[in-house]
Parts: sequence; structure tokens; C-alpha cells
Amino acid sequence: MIMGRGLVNRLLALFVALVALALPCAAQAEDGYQLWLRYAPLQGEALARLEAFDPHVQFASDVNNDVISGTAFQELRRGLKSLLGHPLSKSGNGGSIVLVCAYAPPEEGAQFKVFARSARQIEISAAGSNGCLYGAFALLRALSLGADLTKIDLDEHPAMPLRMLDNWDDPNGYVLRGYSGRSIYDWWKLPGHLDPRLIDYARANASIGINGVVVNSVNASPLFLTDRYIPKLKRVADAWRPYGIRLYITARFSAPKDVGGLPTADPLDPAVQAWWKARTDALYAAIPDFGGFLVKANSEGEPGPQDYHRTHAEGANTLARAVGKRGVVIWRAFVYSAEDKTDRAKQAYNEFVPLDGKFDANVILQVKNGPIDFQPREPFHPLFGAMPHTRLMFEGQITKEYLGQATHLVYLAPLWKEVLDARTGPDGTVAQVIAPTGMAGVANTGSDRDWSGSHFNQANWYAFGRLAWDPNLSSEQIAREWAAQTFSRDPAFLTKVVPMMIESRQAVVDYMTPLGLAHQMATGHHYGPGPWICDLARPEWNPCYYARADKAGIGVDRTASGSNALAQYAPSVAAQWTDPKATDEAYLLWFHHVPWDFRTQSGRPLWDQLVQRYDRGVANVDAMARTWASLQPYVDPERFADTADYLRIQSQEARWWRDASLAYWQSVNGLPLPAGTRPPEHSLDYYKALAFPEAPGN
Ligand code: GCW
Repeated sequence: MIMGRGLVNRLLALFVALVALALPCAAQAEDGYQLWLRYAPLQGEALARLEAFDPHVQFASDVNNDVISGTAFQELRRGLKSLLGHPLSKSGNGGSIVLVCAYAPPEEGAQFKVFARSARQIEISAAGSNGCLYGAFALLRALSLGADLTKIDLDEHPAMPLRMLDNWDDPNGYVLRGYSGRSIYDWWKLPGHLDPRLIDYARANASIGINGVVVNSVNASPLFLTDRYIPKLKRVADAWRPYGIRLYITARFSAPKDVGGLPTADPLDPAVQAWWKARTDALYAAIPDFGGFLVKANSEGEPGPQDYHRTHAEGANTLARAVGKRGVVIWRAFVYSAEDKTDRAKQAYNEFVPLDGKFDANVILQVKNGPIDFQPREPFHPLFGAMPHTRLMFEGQITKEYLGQATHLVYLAPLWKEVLDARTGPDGTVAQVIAPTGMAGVANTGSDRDWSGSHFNQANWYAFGRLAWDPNLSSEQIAREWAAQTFSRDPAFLTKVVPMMIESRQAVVDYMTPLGLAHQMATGHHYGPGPWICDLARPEWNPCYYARADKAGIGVDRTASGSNALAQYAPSVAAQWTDPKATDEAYLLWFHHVPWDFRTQSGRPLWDQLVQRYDRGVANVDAMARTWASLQPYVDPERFADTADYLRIQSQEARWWRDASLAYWQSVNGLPLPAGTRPPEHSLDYYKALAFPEAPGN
């Protein structure tokens, strides 16, 4: 049968209409893979403005177009098309977005300007092509947030040169402290096959200004230093170069012995030094822009220079000389030892301050935000401000090892901001100390479709990059940007979701470790409560070490009458925490052991205040769950339901934390609960008997 043209057209129209009907539903279910780079089609005035501009993207003719500016060009086209909801017009008669970029290495040339030369021409100009790439992402972000193209006027530069992610991934695909599936690196299939996800990863990182990634865990396998891994690493580095991302690896300090066939890894042994030099040369021969090494040495059983009675500086400098001007050696300050009986909070400072000025110029010391370990709240690490002759880098943990991992909604920008904004003395803040160097975040990425174990955990990845770019951004602004790009631009959505995110951090502090407590998580998995654990051989592996609760009181005396960790801070800083009566309640039990009836600034006795804080934490999680429920109209069903489920889990577990903690504190202090307080649901024995052999980290 021959169909007439009219019939064909009608059938075609019917088919198109059916597809169009089906599309909104299909488009609605989202799995989170696109992160904040969804570029959801604009609507209303914003759409009309962009339509009227009718953008096309071009390079200025007289500049050097390298691979990175090529990425900027492609990203602009991709983003504009998506924001418009249709392909860019081919005529080229519309307004133009012109890229003016030169080439510079990833740590340089990142500053950019985006501005309107005329009503019909927007220019993105940068000293380096990576600046053009950041400018392109900034322009798309602004448009996504509803900005008028012709009024855009951005002039930005990164606050610090190194903005890095540290993956804690093992060659076998296991991610240490990972709560989002397996590793995204398939070292077995590399170099023959590169998972395109690694390119999506680089793109997401570039969009927030990240310019370096360490691909393997700090508890390092020496495999990464073998010949077999060089082509694998090269394949990844080549894939990331167009995104301005340099590849780094962690180096196992004992590698000269483990895989080099040498009898020692003594950093002062000439054969060891020659081995590091040869290995490093081999890496640079394959990857000319290789970033360098990250090292965890003499910490938690990892090998290091002290195994040979050498200092951390001697160890670091041996690697640094092998690398030379080509890159850096990032040495971690996270050390505490089984033999050292001083307060764990003091040990890194005691170890490293005497080495100030002894590190080579290309050595960076990477310092965790607080002196213990990525807790819901710690005061800033006293090394910040105490090593003026050493390049210090900030290390934060994006993966929420101690903050409820995948299922608890905790937005971390307020935690990092608290530290970045802290004054280290009369001269400045932590952000200023690290400005010449950088920030590294322990990544929360894995093979899960949503990358980060939960949709809201993506916000922490986003926030980390944005803060490394500009630590002066407010937590609110970052949350707003992220939520608008990730979920919905609707102001009715944003005015509710942003405060919910901001309050989530204090909520977790309240229900896990209120009033300056820390490290009450059960040993091993670090997920649920374990304040009663006190029988492990190394005292500092026991939660009881961090609360020192007894019949008389609770908290760690870190003043002159106790460990005097306080003296590691500049006098002007220490002064605010010396007197328990004047100490901000956020740090009260961090610095002081106080009686249960100690009168807090609220007027309530400490015990009552502690109970009140646990209750407040639980109430705030319930409030978050209610807020989220009210946001259903703005979110696709899949991501809405995932988040609602997790908030239900968090509500239950906030209660678990509160009840188990109160049951335990009561067993210690023998005090009744304040009048009107809900008693713990179960006995202390019940909470003690809970076991989670399948929890990640066990
Ligand atoms: O938070 C702790 C983790 C360890 C980790 C260590 C570190 C890589 O519990 O699993 O080991 O920090 O930062 O080195």
C-alpha cells in the first residue's frame, strides 16, 4: 500500500505528539548522575532573554586554541543548547560568546573575566585556557541561576593554586571510607579501556575549579609505582588534561623495598634516592604534567622515614628532590603514635613544628581541619599559623566517615567555613594561611549512579570545590547555587531547602557529639554511637578517651591543668578557650572537664544542657524531614523518594544516637533525666549489643 503524503505527515505528527507526551515523564525521573550540571531548560523571562540573544560560540581568531579551550567551547555549546531546550541556531547571525584564551599550566592563568562587550557580544577572556574553561562554567552557572547574559560581569581568580580531591581508592576497586559503591577507576581494564565516567568525573571537577586529583588511597599500594601502572596512569592523565586536571598518586614510602628490590627504604640511602629519581623520571616521561606524590608516613601503621630514624623532613625531601621543579610532594601531618602517651590532639603539632623551615620548597604539609580526625566539630588544627616557613595545605573530608556517611543529610560547607574563617592569631585566618598553597578534600565519589552515595552528598563535593576557589563565599550562597542547579530554581523551593541544608550541620553535632564532645562513634565503622567502648589496647582508639566521663564530670581538660593542648594555639586564640565559663559552648567539652552540674551559659546545668542538645538535634532532623516532604512538588519522584527514605533513616538514627548516649551517660553519672525528658527507648545493654558486621569500614 502506498500512503499519501498527507497521511504520512499526519502519522508523523501523531508520533511526535506521542513522544512529546511521553517525554516529560521520562525526563522527570532522575538518578542524579548529571550532578549540578543538568542545565535544566530555562523558562519564562530568562528563556526569552537567551532566545533573543540567540547565542553562538566562537574563538577569537588570534589566540592559541589548545585542548582546554576546546573543552570550554564544547561545554558552552552543550550548556547553552540544554538551557535553551534546542540546538543553537546555525545562521550565526545571533549574539556571540567569544573565547579569548591563551595557554598556561593548570595552576596559572585560571583567572577570568566574563563581560558584555556589546549587547550582541559576550567575551570570556583569560590568561590561560583553564581560565576560559572556568569562565565558561561560571557563565553557564550564572545563566542557570537566571542571570541576564548581557549584564554579566564576572572577574574572578582562584584563592589558592591547588584545589584537589584525594581519592582513597585501592587497585582492587575498594574505596576506603567510601559509601558510594566501588572505585570509579578500573585499573584492571586500563589502559586498554577508559571508562567514560572518568571523563564525566573530570568535567564535574573542572566545573567547580578542581585542578588536581590523587587517584589512590593514602594507605597506598606500591603497585602505583611499578612500570605496569605507568600506561594506566598515563591514559587517565591524558583523559583529564582537556579539563585542566593534573593527576597525582600517593606513594608508599616503603616502595623501594616493596617493588624496587632494594633492601631498605631509608631516605638517606643513595640507592633509595636513585630509585625514587628513576621512578619519578619514568612517570614524567609518560605524563609530562604529572602533579606529584601524596604521602601518609608513620601514621596508623604506614611505613615512613621514622622506621629508619629519619625525620619527616628527611623523608619528604628525598621524594621532593626526585620530583624537582616538575611537581610537589604533599606530606600528611596526620600522625599520632602508639608509644606517645601525650594527648592525641597535641601530637601532630609536637612532631611537625620543630621541622618548620626544614622542608624543601616543593614540599607541602597537608593538615586536617582539626587536630583529631574529621569530626562533626573540632577547633581548627593548631598547626595552621604555627609553621610560617612551611607551605601548609588544608585537608577536609568530603566523604562523611564520622557524620552519618551516605544516609545522613549533612551539608559540610558550614563545617569547613568555621575552620577557614578561624583566626589563627592576630595576623589572619586559616584561609589566609593556606592561600599560597591549597585545599584537598577526601572525595566521596564512587560507582553509584548518584556518584556520592546520596543526592545531598553531591552538595559537599560541590561546596568543597567552590570554597577552594573562593573561601569567602558563604555557605548559603553555595547551597543556593547547588540546589538551584541540582533540583529546582523555584524561589519557593530554594527558600526552604537552603536553610534546611545550613542547619543540618549543627543537627548532626547535636545528636552525635554535642557541646564539644568528639569521636563517640563506635570503633571500626565509625557509624553509630559507642561512647562506652573503652577496652581497646590503644587508648586513643576508644571513644571513652575523647569524653573522659566519670561520676564527677565530662570532657577533656586541655588547659594548663590538663594536657595543655590549648598552649599550642596563639595566646590571643587560646585566651577565648581558657576559662570554661567563657568558652563558647561549641568547644566546652573539647577543652574542659567540667562537673555535671556546671552552670552553662544558657543558665542550665551541664547535664540538662547536654540532654537539651541531643533533643534539639533529633527535633531538627524531624524538621528537615518535614521540610523535605513539603518540597515534593519541586523534585522528580526518584530523587525525592531517595532523599525522603534517607531522612527517615536519619530521624531514627538521630534517636538511636541520643538514646544510646543518654543511657550511657546516665550509667556513668547516675543522674535522673531532667523533668519532662523522654527516657531512652531501650536499655544500655541493648545499644551495646548492636553489631553491624556488614557496615562499610568494618
Ligand atoms: O579518619 C581516619 C580513617 C582512616 C584513614 C585516616 C587517615 C586513610 O579512619 O581510615 O586512613 O583517617 O586520614 O589517614
